[in-house]
Amino acid sequence: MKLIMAIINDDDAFQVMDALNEQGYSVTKLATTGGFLRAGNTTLICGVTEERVPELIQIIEKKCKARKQITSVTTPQAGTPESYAPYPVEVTVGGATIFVLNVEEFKKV
Ligand code: 2BA
Repeated sequence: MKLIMAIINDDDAFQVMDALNEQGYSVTKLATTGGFLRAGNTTLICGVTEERVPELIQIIEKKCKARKQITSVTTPQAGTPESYAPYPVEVTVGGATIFVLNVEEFKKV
């Protein structure tokens, strides 16, 4: 048994969950926040048998698109180190960041 944790864009979340449900996967959606952009994203957790992991990753890959986002970074200004100037930086976010974890035990009681 494996536990998949997939961090994806909020905009892709419902499409991914629909596709997973259609294929019989149980999935839990968590509202999460990225530590770098400090913006909302979605983390899906899904417990599956090891054989199904490649199919699950394929579904996530198909439905999640990479996006460019602008964020601002602040650096000290030359001559006045006490003042900070924000400047925009473009980062590519996603499609999906996926962790595959071993599950020691899985029980429904
Ligand atoms: P955020 O932390 O908000 O990061 C958004 C995007 O900003 C990242 O996209 C990456 O392109 C960029 N980025 C992140 N940290 C950076 C840094 N220290 N310097 C420069 N650029 C940086 P993704 O890599 O696609 O990650 C999307 C989201 O997935 C992340 O949102 C975070 O919530 C999660 N994530 C990614 N890698 C992770 C990891 N190793 N552990 C835990 N969460 C992770």
